[in-house]
Formats: sequence, structure tokens, C-alpha cells
Amino acid sequence: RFKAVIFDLDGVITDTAHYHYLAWKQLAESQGVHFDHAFNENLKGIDRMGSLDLILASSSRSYTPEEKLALADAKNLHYQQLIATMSSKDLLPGAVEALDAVRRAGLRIGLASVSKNAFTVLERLGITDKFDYVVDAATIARGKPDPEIFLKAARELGVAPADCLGVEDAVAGVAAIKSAGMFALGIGHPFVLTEADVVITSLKEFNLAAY
Ligand code: G16
Ligand code: MG
Repeated sequence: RFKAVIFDLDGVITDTAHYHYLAWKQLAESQGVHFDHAFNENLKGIDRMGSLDLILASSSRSYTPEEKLALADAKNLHYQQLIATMSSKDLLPGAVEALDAVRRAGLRIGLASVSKNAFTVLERLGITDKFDYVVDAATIARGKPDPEIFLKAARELGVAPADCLGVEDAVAGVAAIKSAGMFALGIGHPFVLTEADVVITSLKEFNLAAY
């Protein structure tokens, strides 16, 4: 019944959340801000500057826009060093099988990640050619939960939003899919992803015919 499937990257296809965690933790602690896994959960799907603002909100001092840019750049440099070691071994279980099942079913495949490093990560994973269209995060004005990135993917794929299945692991991402008017498949826990139409634990359970 769907004509396209639009995937999120981080937390769905690969676990870059861990690398974001390491890079943000070092940055936060350099500013005297406590950072743990629970806080990292809030940053999933949130763009770089939005994430930095959430972290610096706990700092005792204030920052100029220039200081914020420098901190965001430092975090990104560290993150890029971490992802440089990625390879196909970093694909989450079931990810390639899910992409290939969608392809066999004759549907279009898109990627909607707000990460400006998404192209690099796809290359490292060796799956760039599995996508018909990858949104360039640099062209997106409003991050998730705004539907902009999912709507852009649908438009570029030539498919109406109502004919799209969106796949997300983050609360903000599921919210973006729902406000785009798409069917939302959540990857994670139903108590967390309450807005999703269906929630599965990982792409290992992906079954296109069931949604
Ligand atoms: C991802 C991550 C976020 C990260 C964002 C921006 O979003 O989940 O934690 O802050 O990308 O990444 P970058 O700093 O590389 O531009 P998504 O949409 O892929 O889940
Ligand atoms: Mg994600």
C-alpha cells in the first residue's frame, strides 16, 4: 500500500548515537556541564546547534554566537574523527535486509537525516547506492520535529506523503513523520515512541507487508 519508505539514519540504520554521545560528553564536560546517556537521549534527531543549546542551558555562563559556533565545530571535528573508523560492521542488524526488501517490493527509498555528516556515514557503511534520494541536511531550515525533512524527501521521490512509510527511533523524528501526514514505524520502545503507528525493536523485525 505504500509507494516509498523514508528512513532515518542514526539509531535506525547505524548506531552513531554512541559517537555523538562521546563527542558531546567531552564538549559538555569541557564547559563544566554534566553529561550522561539520559541527556544524550534528548539529543537524538535534534540538529547540531539545537543540541548545543540544550547542553549549554545547564552551564553557569552565557555564550556569544561566535563561541557557540566554535564549540559546535570542535564537537563536529571530534565526531568526524570517530566516524572515520566506521565500516559495514557498524550496520545495525536487519538494516540491509530491510532496504533490500523495500527495493524488491518496488518502492522508492529515501533518507531523512538532519546530520550534515550523513553522506559520509552512508559511504563508510557502503550503502549509498541503496537510496534513490538522500536529503542534504544543509538545505533544511527546520529540524525534527518539524516535518520539513520528510516532506522534502517525499517531494523529491515524487510520492505523496500519505503514500510514505517513515522509519524513526527518536521521539522528535516520529513527531516529524506524523506531522508530515505519513505512517510512522518506530524503532525502539512503545512507551517512548507513543506517537508511532507501529513500534518494533529493531529492523530485524521489519515486515513491509504488515503495515
Ligand atoms: C542526527 C542525530 C543527532 C545529531 C544530528 C546532527 O539526527 O540523531 O543526535 O545532533 O544528526 O548531526 P551532525 O552534527 O552530524 O550534523 P538524525 O536525523 O539522523 O537522527
Ligand atoms: Mg535517529
